[in-house]
Amino acid sequence: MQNRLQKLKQEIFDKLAEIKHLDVLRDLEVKYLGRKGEFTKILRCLKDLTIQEKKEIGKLANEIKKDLQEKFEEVKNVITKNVIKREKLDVTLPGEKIEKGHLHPITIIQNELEDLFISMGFMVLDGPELESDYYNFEALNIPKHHPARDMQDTFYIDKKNKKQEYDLVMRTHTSPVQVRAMQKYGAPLRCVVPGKVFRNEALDACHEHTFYQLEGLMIDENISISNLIAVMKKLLNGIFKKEMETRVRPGYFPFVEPGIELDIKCAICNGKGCPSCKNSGWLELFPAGMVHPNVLIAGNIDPKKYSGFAFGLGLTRLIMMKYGINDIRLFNSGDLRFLEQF
Ligand code: FA5
Repeated sequence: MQNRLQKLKQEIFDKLAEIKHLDVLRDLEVKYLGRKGEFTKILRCLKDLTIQEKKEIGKLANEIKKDLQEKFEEVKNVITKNVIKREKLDVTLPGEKIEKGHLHPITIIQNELEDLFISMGFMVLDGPELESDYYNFEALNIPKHHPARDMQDTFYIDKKNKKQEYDLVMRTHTSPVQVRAMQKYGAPLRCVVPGKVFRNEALDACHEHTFYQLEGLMIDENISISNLIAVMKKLLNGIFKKEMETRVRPGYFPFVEPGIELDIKCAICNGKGCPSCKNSGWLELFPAGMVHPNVLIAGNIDPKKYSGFAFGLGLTRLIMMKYGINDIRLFNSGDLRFLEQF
């Protein structure tokens, strides 16, 4: 029995000398010192010995067990130290790439335009996307049943505004903020209003149900259409960083008098005609005009003293032209292959 114990001790010590991994060490500990381990099995046989033998061999067995436990502990500490040494931070290793998002192309251009207009003394304003029928249409000289409403069919909400006077609609344009701004700030006034607008549209390469506009409004004494054209040119040069071919034609909107439409030559097909410009070679970008006196009155501004111009830039379409994007539906598609190009 003494020999068996000594032999086993030596066997375990030999194995421990070769161990490099903690999990192998743990397996070895279970194999020899565990409840069903080989060393434990020998100890169980002690019960069959005489009292004298039990005394002597029991003492030896306890000493060997203590030695083994100490040896296991020692080997464990050495392996742990080595592991820590090996795992030391290597600052020369290449780092893991952290994926970063970036601004949507519409936000990029919107920010650029805001900076441009701020530099010309304009305020940047915001307005509700869920708008009352009053501000979206009536205050803009588009009474109920006016045929101009057909041009901007929207999504009607089955609720009325706070005072329960008007229906609520998803705003079809940023123009309602014209009257809101006049009522809040009075004249003189210079502001731009970038924002999301909604229309019940048949969708195609240049028509979305949800798109962005940028409204511009300038009211002061002696404002004329030449101020409007100067600002429009400044805006186009600021965005395209080059002279764009444009054309101006008369346009009708009940809230301006006179009204104009500024088109730019389609940058996708260079005027030849393509689905993005409905094969016309031109893209309607920029309706504008002199603010109608009825709208000034709705905004509590005296039309005899003040005049002003307003425009409603199709921001999403402008960005299509700037980047040569041939389908407006890509903007809301969430397709990363598209978005990662900006
Ligand atoms: C308006 O929304 C007027 N509020 C603009 C205005 C403001 C006129 C101030 C006069 C004074 P219009 O419906 O044409 O106008 O829309 C303005 C621009 O939005 C268009 O020229 C076009 O560039 C863009 N647009 C219109 N419908 C869509 C659509 N479904 N998808 C993408 N862009 C559109």
